[in-house]
Amino acid sequence: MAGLTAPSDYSQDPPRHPSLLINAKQPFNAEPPRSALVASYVTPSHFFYKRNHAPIPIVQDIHRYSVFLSGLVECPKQLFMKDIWKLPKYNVTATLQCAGNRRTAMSKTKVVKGVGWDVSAIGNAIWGGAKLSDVLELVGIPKLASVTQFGGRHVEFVSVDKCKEENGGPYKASIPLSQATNPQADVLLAYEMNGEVNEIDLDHGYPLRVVVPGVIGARSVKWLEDLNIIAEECQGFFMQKDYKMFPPSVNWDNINWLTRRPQWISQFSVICSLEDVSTIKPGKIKISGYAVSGGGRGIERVDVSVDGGKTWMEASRFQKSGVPYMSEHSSSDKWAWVLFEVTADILHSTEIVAKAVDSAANVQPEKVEDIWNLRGILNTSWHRVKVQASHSNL
Ligand SMILES: Nc1nc2c(c(=O)[nH]1)N[C@H]1C(S)=C(S)[C@@H](COP(=O)(O)O)O[C@H]1N2
Ligand SMILES: [Mo]
Repeated sequence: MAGLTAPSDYSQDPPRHPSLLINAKQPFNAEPPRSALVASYVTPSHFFYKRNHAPIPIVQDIHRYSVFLSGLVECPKQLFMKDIWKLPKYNVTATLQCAGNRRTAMSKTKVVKGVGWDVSAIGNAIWGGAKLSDVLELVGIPKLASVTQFGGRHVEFVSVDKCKEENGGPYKASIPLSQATNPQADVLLAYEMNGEVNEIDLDHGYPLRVVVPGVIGARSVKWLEDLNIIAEECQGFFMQKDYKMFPPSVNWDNINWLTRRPQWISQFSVICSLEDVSTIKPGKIKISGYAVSGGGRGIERVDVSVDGGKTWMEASRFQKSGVPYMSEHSSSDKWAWVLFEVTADILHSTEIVAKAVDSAANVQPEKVEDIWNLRGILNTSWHRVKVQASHSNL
């Protein structure tokens, strides 16, 4: 068919970096240690979190691999890699984050369902590929179209992996056509990650994946097989029965999935230079981490407290070295996280807290209890770490 095969066991999964913290072995779900995450603005692919629902699909012959673009369009088309390589290539620096990032901490309030993650189900990469808006033009869908002449309003991305949540069917998701045809939305069919020529790691979607900047990672379908132009949004499990946020009162007995929209992303700031409980030598302590918002919004401010939230100081923010970070400025990568850093004198055991403000003036909620939800997604609450000051040699 399109040249992608989906193994039914894990024996062909690729080797992975030994420092990754494994949350589930099969399917493979892992995140890097906190310190590795903030060691660089661009996350090396071996440290980029891996979020899978099935064994990794394999391509036998890259030249025979193709994506089928069909549905509510006049002339469906089979696209080979050479057709996609021919289109203008864009490099987009974009952060992907799983909606389940920081789920483990949410589970401590009251148990939630889903793979546990610490704070590193996130990474920032330079994705190289064709814009989806250019690809759609190949079948006659113009830029900025929000509906096709046959009533298509959504673009569905379908893979081949055999997910148990889909009863053995493939992973799939969709975005509105208006987003897909908007060149400014930077939606990519990516065949490169971090500048390796025509290469994307097997774990991250080789040979072709979708990258939808500014929204939860779940929409960025890996190992793309089909692009369907459809009238209603994708009805797959991962769109309709997962990755939606409910209020704290909803439980597994009274849940009605239809009452909520598929979830977007909202802002996070996380301290990565310290674990949840760390022992420190009293004195100057560097506190660093990442802050990210959704929808391309910038980070206006990151506030850090070293007294549990009574008083705050502003951290410095940066993306590229030597370029001062300015939210919503043309010199900033709008889809990418912002790293922050501040040095504080810490003499006693205390709690360190971080919270960010984005360019739409959104502030993170203080308490995880207030945003608890049964699927354990979008734990955007203030990030807190406890430090124990110890004068003895560490
Ligand atoms: N085909 C396919 N695409 C997928 C997934 C998957 O399991 N299969 N997982 C999704 C989820 S939930 C996330 S958060 C991101 C993770 O991308 P990464 O593993 O490259 O970090 O991919 C998304 N795309
Ligand atoms: Mo995810």
